[in-house]
Amino acid sequence: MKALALALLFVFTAANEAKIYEKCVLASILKRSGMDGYRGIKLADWVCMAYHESKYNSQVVGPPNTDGSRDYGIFQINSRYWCNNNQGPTANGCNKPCSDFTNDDITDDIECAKRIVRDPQGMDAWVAWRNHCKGKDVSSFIQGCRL
Ligand SMILES: [Ca+2]
Repeated sequence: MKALALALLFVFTAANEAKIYEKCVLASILKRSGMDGYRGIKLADWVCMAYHESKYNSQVVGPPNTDGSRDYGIFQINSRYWCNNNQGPTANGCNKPCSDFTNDDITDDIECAKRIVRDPQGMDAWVAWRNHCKGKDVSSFIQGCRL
């Protein structure tokens, strides 16, 4: 009984461990998903955005924004506009519960990010991208990656 409890505890702990994507692994997944050049956005800009939004952590939930919304996952997708966290008004543009953006499968996060940049503001939707990546040399974010 005790062993079972310990085993369950271990499984529970392991399942909750943050998944931090390695730079080149993320770059490779993004490239395979057609993100390189999507809407004219370079692969390195996507990776730079993910770094500055989440430090490549697919499970991170940001602190509340001034409007009470929160940001979810590797791309810090916002609950006011893009997903539903059942904690206030949402346009739910990606038609997903926000919890879908805090697991280790980032396929749906990528689909939602594509939806986000189809809006007129494009990558400017991400404040961290605007502040840290926009107009800068971001080549280091895919440097050394075999893509
Ligand atoms: Ca996901």
